[in-house]
Amino acid sequence: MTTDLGVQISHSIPVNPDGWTGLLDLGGLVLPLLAGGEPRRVSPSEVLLPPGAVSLLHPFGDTDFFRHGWNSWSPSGWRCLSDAPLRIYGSEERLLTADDSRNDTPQAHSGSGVGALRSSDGRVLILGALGLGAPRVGATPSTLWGNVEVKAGEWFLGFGDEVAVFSRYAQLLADHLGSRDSHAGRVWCSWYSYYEGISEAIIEGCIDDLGDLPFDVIQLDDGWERAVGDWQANDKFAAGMATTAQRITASGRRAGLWLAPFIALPSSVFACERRDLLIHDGDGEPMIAGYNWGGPYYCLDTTHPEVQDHLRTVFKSVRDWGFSYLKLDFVYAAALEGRRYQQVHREQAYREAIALIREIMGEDAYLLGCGAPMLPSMGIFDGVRVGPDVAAFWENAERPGDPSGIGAKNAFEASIHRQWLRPVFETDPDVVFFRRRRSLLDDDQRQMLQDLARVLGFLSTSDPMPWLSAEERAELRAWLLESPMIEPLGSLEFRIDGRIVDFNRWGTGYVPTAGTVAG
Ligand code: 9PG
Repeated sequence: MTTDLGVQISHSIPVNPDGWTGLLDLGGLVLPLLAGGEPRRVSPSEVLLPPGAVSLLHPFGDTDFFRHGWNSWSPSGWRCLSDAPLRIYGSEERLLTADDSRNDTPQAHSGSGVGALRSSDGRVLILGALGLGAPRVGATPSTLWGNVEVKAGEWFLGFGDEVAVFSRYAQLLADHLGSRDSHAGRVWCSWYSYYEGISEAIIEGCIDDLGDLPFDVIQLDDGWERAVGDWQANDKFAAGMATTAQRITASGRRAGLWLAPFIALPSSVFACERRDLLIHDGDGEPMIAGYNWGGPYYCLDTTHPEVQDHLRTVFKSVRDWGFSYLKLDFVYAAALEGRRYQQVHREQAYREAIALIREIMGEDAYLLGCGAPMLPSMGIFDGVRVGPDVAAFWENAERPGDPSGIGAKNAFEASIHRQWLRPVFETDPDVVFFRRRRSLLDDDQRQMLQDLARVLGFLSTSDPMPWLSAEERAELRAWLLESPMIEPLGSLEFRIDGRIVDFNRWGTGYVPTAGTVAG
């Protein structure tokens, strides 16, 4: 179409013909804009736009676009518009599990919730949603657009210094969707050493081996439950989960537990006996909500009163066992599109489901979301994992098209590009390794992960003490005890206790284009 400003807009841009069209001045940057109504000025370089579709023309041409992923594991970072979009390639299964597959744009640069463009002088134009409804932001060399599945909240549009505009957006998100300020403290998590191989005896050994190391939480990960979907202790925890929780508590720490409360494997008792309580697809079959553990899994219909009763039973047990730190995983599944008992937008259904868990567990419980959609989690989760799984290796070279694949490189790139979310909830970049044994990471990479955790403000490791040398154990102790002074020098550059840490050197996939100023 051609606007009354005489500018050609590509047909791929959502346009609201009943809305407001005009020229908007953002700190001297004049932008032709189409929006659902008149912009509301917040400052000379910031406006709020009404809910619904938004599009504007920008003068930056082929520049860098900030792409933000939907859930914890989704790719986030900067990519040049003339490069291939940052997304998951080559696997529908991975896309369904680790991003908002419904709104994926294989040929175009787009992301969830927020997007941004870099101008030739290094300043950044940001468009970010302040509500749910699965907001999407995308760009071409001449346009920046925002769209939603249902109108739910305003948009923030701002232009300025990169760190300042993201920080302003985070502040507005906290104002609109809520924020929490609980601290997880220092966490030991069983996943990145024992994986599903945990048992009562192994955890007991770990507690003993941790000795007086200053951990605040010992968190059991996947491997304790009868099945994904059946949240009772399996035979490896024959004395029951309360026994392990008491052992952790007796060591002076908070007991933490992993659950994936909204999903169920097809072989679980829950899925077999209560198919009627699962989200269904258009054919009336249980909807496949993702793939892991060697196959597909389903999702509980959290809008169904009987599922809500089931969640009350599960979480009341968990609380009674003595766990008050929960890593709630694969939770995005409750925010997928499907047939539910109640007609409510998928992100709203998700938000109500996690709000129910918060209500059952109480305000004092620490709730860490994993595989969690970012915006719908705000104000309810205390912490959220902000990248894909780390691993004791840098990169899985067999899956080059999958930036959500496990490995330190992908975990780093996504997490560092979500550091700006810290005012909303604690940002968990996943565990850090101190061990050299059973690891392919070199010392530089280990140190980078340790710095990443410092900068994101969330400290966790899975290293069992017997796997560490005396020197590594001393490093771990020092890292747990310090409270470093961290000064941001740029979006990817920090001064940590006087030491300059420049994450740009880790090849984040972001290559500054000619004329841009880094830092
Ligand atoms: C336990 C693990 C650990 C881990 C979680 C999560 O995209 N995926 O297919 C995908 C699968 C598994 C996964 C993450 C992503 O791991 O992140 O910390 O708790 O579950 O099973």
